Amino acid sequence: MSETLRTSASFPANFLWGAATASYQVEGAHDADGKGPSIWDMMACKEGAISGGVTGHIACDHYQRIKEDVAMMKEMGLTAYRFSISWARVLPEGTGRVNQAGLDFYSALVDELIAAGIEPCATLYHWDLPLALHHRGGWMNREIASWFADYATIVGRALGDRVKWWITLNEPSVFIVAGYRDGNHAPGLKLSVTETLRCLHNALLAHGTGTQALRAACPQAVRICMAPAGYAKIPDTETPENIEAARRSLFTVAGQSLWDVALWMDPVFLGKYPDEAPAVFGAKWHHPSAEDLKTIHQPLDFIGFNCYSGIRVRAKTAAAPAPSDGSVRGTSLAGGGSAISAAPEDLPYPQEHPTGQLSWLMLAPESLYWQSRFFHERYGRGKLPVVVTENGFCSGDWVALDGHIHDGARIDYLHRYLRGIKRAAAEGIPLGGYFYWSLMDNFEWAEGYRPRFGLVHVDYATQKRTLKDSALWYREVIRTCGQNL
Ligand code: IFM
Repeated sequence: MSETLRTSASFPANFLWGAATASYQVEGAHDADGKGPSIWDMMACKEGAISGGVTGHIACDHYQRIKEDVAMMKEMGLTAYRFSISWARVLPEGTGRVNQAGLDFYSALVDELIAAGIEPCATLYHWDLPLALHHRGGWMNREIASWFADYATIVGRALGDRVKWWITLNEPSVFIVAGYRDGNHAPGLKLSVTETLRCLHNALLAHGTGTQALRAACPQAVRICMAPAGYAKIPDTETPENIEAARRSLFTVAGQSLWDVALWMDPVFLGKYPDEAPAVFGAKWHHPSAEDLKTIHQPLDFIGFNCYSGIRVRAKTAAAPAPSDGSVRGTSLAGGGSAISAAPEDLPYPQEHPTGQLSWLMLAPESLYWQSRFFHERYGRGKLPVVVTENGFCSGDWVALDGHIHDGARIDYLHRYLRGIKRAAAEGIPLGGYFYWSLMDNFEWAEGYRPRFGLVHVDYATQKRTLKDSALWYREVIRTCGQNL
């Protein structure tokens, strides 16, 4: 693996060094204090849906342990914590009646974080839709845009005096495609592409209305974005042709898989779906109105993205003749368009290429650099800071005889990936923060508890938390603001 890293520049002094979790994955207390059921409560009870037949009923019992868990974050030196709010804890039926106990829980968490000097970053939706809303059509129903706005207003009013960093939706492509088309995530539906496109559009509309509602409800200036998911596209070697090929591979809607990031990010950041989408989807395309696109296209304050891995790309065809002014196009940070002919070819990894416990997590350290750079070029308007809202590694960690967790592979993964962000900083890309996924081992959706992503080991039988070696290593990165990378 070639590493041409320039590590001279520093991370900004106010860079958020964080870790992330999500409500259903850590909280437990699935029916405590007036919480309503969510689609994941339903999915977890469905036979065969979750590996090992486990549920998130207890998970990490975070709901009962916020003092202990925030103290642990402080011990780790974190300067930020990204958590999600369970919509059904706040609004048990999804709309209407507010469950004050639910809001109080998040308010207490925020107070605890602030007292510990840790910046709270709240996600409004990390996949646990109130079941009552599913019965009203969930993401298939366009009305969800106004249900979500009402929910955002309630949460913004309750927490917006203290929470400055907000994320509307976590990985909309995953909860829509895996939940509504592939059926392996909640609510477990297998809809057509036409119907799934409708869900996609409704999710983006909700991002827009939710953003408007949050801004109106929070009594201070807040920073809002969403957290899209996707593989990075990495030029196989850093020639102008390969760089342009990787850029095109990243931003082109190549088929009807619905995973292409531009389908999810272009409307949000550029106010339009990718130009090729109507041709790619043909009669299945939904032809959004200009008014909808305006709602989706809200001013945002940073570019958030979740990225764990990347795919190498090379240019299939030869370069076009050099421009007559002698410049090299297709490689500039400000650019995006290019005269270089670079039909992309995604390259497969050899079978033996290193992965995490989950096979989709191929080691690809340059991912964070290229994702930051390409998103900055296309969406950043030269100024929006990039925030890595999730990145992490899962391994089969265990407590060694000496009582420690020696997760060397995670340290190496983290070290390599963070050097990629450091390179982005060195090249002048504005950076806002990094959130490791996850603070602690937790319920990994359909995969159950087997994959361990945490910096902190959780013994699910006793709920004992133990800082892994990686947590101690990350603490040193934070302490030196990345100087030791
Ligand atoms: O656990 C998930 C998280 O909920 C969303 N992003 C990816 C993580 C690892 O699969």
